[in-house]
Amino acid sequence: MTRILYDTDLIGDDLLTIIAAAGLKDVRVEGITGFGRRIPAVERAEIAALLCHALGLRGVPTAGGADRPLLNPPRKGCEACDGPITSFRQRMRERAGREASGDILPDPRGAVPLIVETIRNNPGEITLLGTGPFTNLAQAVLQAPDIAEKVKEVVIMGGTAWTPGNTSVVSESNVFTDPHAAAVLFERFPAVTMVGLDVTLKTLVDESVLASLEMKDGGSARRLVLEMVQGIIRACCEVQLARRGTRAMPLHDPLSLLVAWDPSLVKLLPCDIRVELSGTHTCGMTVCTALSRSEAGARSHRVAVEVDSRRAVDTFVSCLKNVFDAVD
Ligand SMILES: [Ca+2]
Repeated sequence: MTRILYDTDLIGDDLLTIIAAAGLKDVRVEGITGFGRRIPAVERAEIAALLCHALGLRGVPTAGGADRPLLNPPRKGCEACDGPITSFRQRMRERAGREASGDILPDPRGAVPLIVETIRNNPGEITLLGTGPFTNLAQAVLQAPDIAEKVKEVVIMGGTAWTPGNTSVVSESNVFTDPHAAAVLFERFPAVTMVGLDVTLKTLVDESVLASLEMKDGGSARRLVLEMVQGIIRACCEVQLARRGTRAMPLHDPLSLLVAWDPSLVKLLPCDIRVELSGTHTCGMTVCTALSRSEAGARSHRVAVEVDSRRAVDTFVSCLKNVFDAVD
């Protein structure tokens, strides 16, 4: 069983990651903590709670965390997916009002206490999955340094080793948004698995996947989830067409979940990872230095350098099918 505590900015493919987790065998989501931009973190956490409710994931605490980076000014980031997400929230709120269920509100503790308590209460058991700026995770490990050794492992979508950046020439978006938090993450946690642009940009889905995601019965909460999935994938494909000339969506965040579940999907290279914090043109660069066999210990960072993208995409699609084929 892979027990995942998920820290996320809850934008487009983050929500697809939660849905994929619901369709993965032997994965349990222990909590979801949010980073906010445009929509505040606590509201993003409410969206996660509504999504868990719609998916039948009961008892998953969700909590809002930071709304801005540790030191840098906030960045807006891509907002193409906010339309389908806010529409889902509105329609789920209407349903939730009718159902009057108690577990669709964010956890009042907030993100950092939820992260710290979950790890301390389950030493050696929790996989931390991070797919947003790493502000909440950095604050958690700065406030409670013992969690660095109590966590089972840390897997992130973020950074890039030998592929150009997607936000600056050398920097990936999550690291670029809060480079100081990313630096804390790599300094304080002894073994981070970095699933970055080197592999996520090779793992693509296009809109043809939507044809295989249909539901027989109508009117259910899960149908609202399906409509959000369709909206997110279409919006992301549009953005990629404009940005990269290819109408296909990289599975940035879902791939990190799949690697946490099955590391054999990627080839992992032991590396020393530092985050550039002062370069005029290189701030937010993840500087990865491959370690030799003698230098690499069991507790060293690892960078995903190759991916079985066909198997990753097939696994992702079959997760979604599992969710939407399930009887509601
Ligand atoms: Ca994300």
